[in-house]
Formats: sequence, structure tokens, C-alpha cells
Amino acid sequence: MGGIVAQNIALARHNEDQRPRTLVILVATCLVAISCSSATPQPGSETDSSVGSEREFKVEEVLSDLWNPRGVGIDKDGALVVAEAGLGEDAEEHILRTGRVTRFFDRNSDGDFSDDGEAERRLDHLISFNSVNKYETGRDEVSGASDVLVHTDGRIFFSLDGGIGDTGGNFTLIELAENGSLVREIQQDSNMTGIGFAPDQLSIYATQSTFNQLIEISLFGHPSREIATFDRLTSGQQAVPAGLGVDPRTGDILVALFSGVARAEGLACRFVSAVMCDGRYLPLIPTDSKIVRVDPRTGESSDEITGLTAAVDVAVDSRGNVFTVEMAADHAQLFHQGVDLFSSDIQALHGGYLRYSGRVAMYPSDGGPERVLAAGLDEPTNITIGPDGALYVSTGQGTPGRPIPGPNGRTAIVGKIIRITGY
Ligand SMILES: [Ca+2]
Ligand SMILES: [Ca+2]
Repeated sequence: MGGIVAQNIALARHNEDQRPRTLVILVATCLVAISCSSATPQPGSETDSSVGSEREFKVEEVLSDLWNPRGVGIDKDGALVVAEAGLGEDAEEHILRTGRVTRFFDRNSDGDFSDDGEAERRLDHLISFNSVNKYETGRDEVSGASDVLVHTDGRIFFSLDGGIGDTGGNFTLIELAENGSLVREIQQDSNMTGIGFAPDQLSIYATQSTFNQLIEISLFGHPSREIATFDRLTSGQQAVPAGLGVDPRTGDILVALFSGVARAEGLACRFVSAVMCDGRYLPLIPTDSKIVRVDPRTGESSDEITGLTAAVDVAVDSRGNVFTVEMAADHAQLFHQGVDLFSSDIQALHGGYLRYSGRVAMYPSDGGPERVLAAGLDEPTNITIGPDGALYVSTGQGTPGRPIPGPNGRTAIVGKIIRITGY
């Protein structure tokens, strides 16, 4: 891990002339946040008979074998519009790039989206890269297509993280017509890990994880507006806003602050041995992550849910219930530099974050206790609430097919979307 620290510092210095020194480290961390993952569906840790008693509490897989599914939008027909960040191949050639946007429609109404003719590609060959070597993080984190929104008029918006190269960053909000044809690309200064419509759908809120900011993007060509810049967290690390959700009752924006790397000193050392409290970088401090509530008019923010670990997304339903996604419970087994994640004889390592330790929790609007709806998920990254209250969660962040330790021994990364109903 000391090596990673040194490399992070070296890279940060290398980039000093272009951007703030913290940027590279931040980027690395947010990429993690952006990613999605695969999960093995399993029952939630509790069943609740007092709520929704007419429906059975269910956690089921509705899509599998995806390449880093991230944002999910739902159109007026109930189809899922899914952004996949891709394989992380970092291809120069357009044709070799693997990010994509696909509409999945349950034509035969059997409850899944994986029958013949149910997938319609909207866009492919989108840029896809892995930060493990690009940003020298040692973590298997794929970036590219990030979050998706479907407007009530059918238009699709999605954010695309093209990464930071020698000539600067390449970050775009892309608008597609209902039929999938490209309408326009709106360039931004930073990645847009999470996006959400303002209640009137005339603008889009976006989290810029590399800048620790929340912004509002005009859909009428006006300049973007900064709503808030987030302070550092408990252990002195950057906030790194990841996903967001708009509260349909109030218009407030709830933002998941994933948290960035921290220096091993003071409070940051409470989960490491004394000998490791030597100023090195710690990729993740458990319980430092949180959800904040932001008033989009004033930019004022307040803590909504604290004590989380790697909170990567948040959503609010029409009754004010809040749902959170935590990507992993800790960091684990970073890769050495130059690792080939596609190699067939690569060891089964966690490779950045503890696999199968993500979870989805509900915080009832009546102030009742937290309810864990799904645990042991493999690096989940996004949550979307369907019109019927179904929760769609993207899982399986990382290089598809890479061997990893699973709950029952060696397994491989598979991108999936699970649905949680009857909670
Ligand atoms: Ca089907
Ligand atoms: Ca989301």
C-alpha cells in the first residue's frame, strides 16, 4: 500500500500545473463510486410483515452479464434504460470501446428483461477505462457511461466520464431523442457521477465528484451553476459526492458523500493498527461516509444520514422514504501497478474494495429504524425507484469476468441488476 501512496503523490505532483493537487486522488476515489457491480440476489436481512403485507418481500435478479451497469432510467413503458460503463479496456480506437446504453423492455411480461428481443441498443462504442493503471490507484474501477435519466417527453440524458488525459478532462452530458438518436453533447468541467432532474425537468442536477461540488446544468444553453461545494469529512478526507436523489416532496437534493482517501493520522487511524498510523494514505475509512440534504435554492446542506461506509447512491420515494446504497464495507487487496486485469491466470483478489460487502438500506419517512433490504451485494453502485416503488440496484463493479473471492469461494465479477419489491 505504501507504493500506492507514493504513486498517488507522484501523480498528483505531475498534474499540479493543471488542476488542484488533490484532484487525481479524488478522481481515483470517485471512479470507484461511479462504478456498478454484480450481486447474487439474496433475501434481505429482515422481512417486514407490517408494511406492504399484500406483497412478498423479494430480492431478484432481472438482468445479468452486463458490463458495469451504472445508472438506470425508467421510461413511460416501464422499460429500463441502462448505462454500462463497459469493460474498462481504455481503447484508443472508437470501434473497440465497450461502453453502451441499452433499453430493456419486458415484452412478454414475465418479469425479467432478458428474453429474445427485449434488449434494444441505443448507443455503443462509448469510452471505457479502468483507473487501476490510468490513475495508479491499484483499484479495479471502471469508468465511462455513468448515470441515466429519462425525461417525461421520452428524451434520454446520460453522463459520460471520458477521464483525464494529457490535454485535460473529457466530461459530457449527452442527450438522445426517444428513438436513441444523438441530439447534443453538453461539455462539463468535471465528471457527473450522479444526475437528477430538477422537479420541473428544465434543468439537471449533477454531482461533480472530482470537484466536490453539486451543480445545476441548464438544458437551455445557459452556463452551469454551482449549488454547493462540500466540506471535508470527519477524517479530513475529501467528500467525493457520488450519487444523488431529488426529494419529490420538497425538491431538496440528497447527495451521497462517498468519501475520499485519508491520511493516516489522528481520527483517521481509528480502524488501523498503531504502526500504520504513519501518514500514509488510507483508501477508505468506514463510517465516515454520509448522506446530506441540500436546498437547491440556497445551497445550504444538512446531514441526513451519517455513519455510512462508501455511500455511493441515494434515492427518495414519493412518501419521503430514503434509500441508500453502500458500495463496500472496507478496502481490500489493492493491485500492484501494471497489473493486467484481463489476464486469464490472475489471482482471485478483492482488488480495491471488499467484494460482496455492499448493501441497500431504507430509512422510513416516519423516523423508524433503518431497515437493511439487501446485504452482501457485490459492489453495488446505483439505485433507481420505479413508478411502482420497485428498487433497481446495479451491482458487479469491476472488470467483468475477473476472478474474485465470493461468499462460497472463488467466483468472477458479473454485472447484474437486481430488483427489490414488497419491502
Ligand atoms: Ca421478459
Ligand atoms: Ca441513482
